[in-house]
Amino acid sequence: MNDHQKSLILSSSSQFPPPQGVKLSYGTSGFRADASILQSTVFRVGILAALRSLRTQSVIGLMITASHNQVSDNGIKVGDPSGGMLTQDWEPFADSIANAPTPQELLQLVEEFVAKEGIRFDGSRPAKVLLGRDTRPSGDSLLEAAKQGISSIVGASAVDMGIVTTPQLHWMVRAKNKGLKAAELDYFEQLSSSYRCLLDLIPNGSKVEKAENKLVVDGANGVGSEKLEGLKKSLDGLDIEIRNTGKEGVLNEGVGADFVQKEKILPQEFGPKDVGIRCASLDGDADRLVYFTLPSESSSKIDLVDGDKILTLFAVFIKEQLSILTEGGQMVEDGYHARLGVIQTAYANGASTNYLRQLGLEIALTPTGVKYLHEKAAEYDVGIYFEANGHGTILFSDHFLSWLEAKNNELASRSKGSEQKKAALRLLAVSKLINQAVGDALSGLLLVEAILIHKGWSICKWNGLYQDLPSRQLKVKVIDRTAVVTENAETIAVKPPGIQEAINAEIAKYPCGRCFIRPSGTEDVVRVYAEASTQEAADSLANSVAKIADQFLGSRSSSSV
Ligand code: G16
Repeated sequence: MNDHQKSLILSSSSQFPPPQGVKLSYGTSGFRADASILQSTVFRVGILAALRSLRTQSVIGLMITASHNQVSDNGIKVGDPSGGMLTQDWEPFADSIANAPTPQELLQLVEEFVAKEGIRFDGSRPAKVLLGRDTRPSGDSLLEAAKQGISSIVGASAVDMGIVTTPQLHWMVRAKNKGLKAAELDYFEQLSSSYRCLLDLIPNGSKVEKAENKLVVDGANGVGSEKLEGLKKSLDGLDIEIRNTGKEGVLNEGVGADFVQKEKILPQEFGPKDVGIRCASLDGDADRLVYFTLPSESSSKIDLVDGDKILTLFAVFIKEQLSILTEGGQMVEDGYHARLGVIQTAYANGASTNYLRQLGLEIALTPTGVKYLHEKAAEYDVGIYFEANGHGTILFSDHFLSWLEAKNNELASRSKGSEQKKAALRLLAVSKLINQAVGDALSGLLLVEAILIHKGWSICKWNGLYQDLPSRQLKVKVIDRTAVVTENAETIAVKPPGIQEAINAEIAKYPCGRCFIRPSGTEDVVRVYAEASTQEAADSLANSVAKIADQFLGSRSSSSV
């Protein structure tokens, strides 16, 4: 680093002093906090993104969002060249620069890291960062801070993609680095054309009842509603009504996928008129999707069709297509067997895991956070990952896609095999429709809709694949959530000492009881998840364990869902 570069970092960072007395960390999905304390963090992540671009010689993404959090929060996360999350190797650097108290200490950390990573400032390929933000009012000024951080690295450029969903930005980064068209219209075109392709391949006679055609979407008063409007224009025959578009309500307040999944009641703007209608909820930045339906006018309690059920629907469909393609799973002449895996977290309802096991699927468990699930899913030819909260996607390996293309060409030259050819074409269409960079509510929604039409299933038929075990989630505000340390994909708390034994003693009181605690990586809380044979038992187990968390960790205030 030359002197000009060093003085540029020193002078620009002096305009963004870090907040006093706050320790920030790159959590489940980047930095998140009250927006008022984030200027310095966002500025510094701008520097990191430009360095990452130099290191990888690729375009990097920066998304300003706090997704499902309340509107006064905001956050920032980095998208790597593949479009996926920032490599975990760089997270400690993100933590250290976010917390460096002075410009001099920040510069020293940057210099050390640049030397360690062998980052070159020779100007051969200047850094390039794509920036996006959600609809939060704090987004504009944080975007400016990010731009300042990026331009503290000599030659680096920031390209503002405007207000986009988080998955759109990840998709754009991936497309740019593959040399493909990466504008929003290209995203819409890819999604709508692959959706239409799946509809063209629907077997004769698979049609849902006319009344079943309507889909009502809760846009969480966020960016997803506007983008779904845009996407709708290029979709024929899908009757979508969008509510909670943000014109009146507040982002994520009484609306959105997180609210619907946790509370299991109707979001605002939904009511008795919606009985029996297929409904879906997006979250604040449209990377999560859940479905629901209202069974009766007399209550606002919904039948939730969560991320586990979406995973199951996708797994059933993909398995079926693979089976057609490989003639019932028999060894085909080229001897290739695609490895299909499904990835869940400890939050997955036990009934879903049992069902997937009965289907004969290979199941892996990871800690919470798309960064972990995505990494695991990439180990398979087809890896389907979903969190119960509706965050997930399907990954196809390059090797599998090449095999599929070759198979498709080979089948084209044969007279028999049209069913196999259709299966190959369907899988290719799914690989284009479903976001390969990150979980994406819009592409997930189109795939759900296409599969339901393909199978002629109503939402009730889909929801009836298995029955969820009753569950309850609570948040506990404790003095220091980092005092909780977990192992075994967050199923066991190893710290503070003795807490797991106390939890186990509670679980033992409930038939089919299961319960765990973990520190949130996006909110300042400890989360409690409990499952049991009845709703009362699940509620009671969750409440007892929340009290244990209070006792061991010290309560800041009462717990709430
Ligand atoms: C983010 C992550 C998800 C995670 C969720 C909650 O979602 O991307 O993988 O499940 O946070 O995380 P935690 O329980 O650690 O707070 P989003 O939609 O908020 O970006």
